[in-house]
Amino acid sequence: MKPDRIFEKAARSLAKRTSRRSLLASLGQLLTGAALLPLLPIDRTARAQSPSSPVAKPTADEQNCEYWKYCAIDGFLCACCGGTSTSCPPGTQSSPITWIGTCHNPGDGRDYIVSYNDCCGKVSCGDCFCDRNEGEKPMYRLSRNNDVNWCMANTESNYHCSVSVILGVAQK
Ligand code: ABN
Repeated sequence: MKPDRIFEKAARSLAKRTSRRSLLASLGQLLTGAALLPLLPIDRTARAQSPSSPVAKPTADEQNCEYWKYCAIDGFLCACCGGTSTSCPPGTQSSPITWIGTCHNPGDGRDYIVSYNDCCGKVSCGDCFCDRNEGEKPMYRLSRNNDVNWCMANTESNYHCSVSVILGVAQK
């Protein structure tokens, strides 16, 4: 049988089995599903993973609280605690839930979305405390306040330090 004929037969059989209304309903469901996909919570822990290999040496910038990407951080800089600005120190685990900020990079003039994951499983690091919290709201607006131990969902909920991971360029 020719491909045209096969396609025609399949289309006719489908038309017999489905009404226009059910076809429109399925199409609507498909489009709604596709539109909601970007809103689903996504586990971004992979970007702030605990190191499997030796941690790279942190740069001076990464150990400086004024570094642009720390604009909304609240915690000890992991770059001063045996990790870097993006990787947790050995023996700690990154928190799957995080505080998200938007920071301006004066180097390229762009705004970036930054995730501040806490590294968990050891007592507080105690070095390079950095409390910038740009965009934070007072404690009475809990969902807008960064004074939170994001290790709360980890098996080991001790807070050690915080990393800052760039997730992407902020859209204007
Ligand atoms: N997100 C850092 C942190 C940890 C414990 C308590 C307050 C803030």
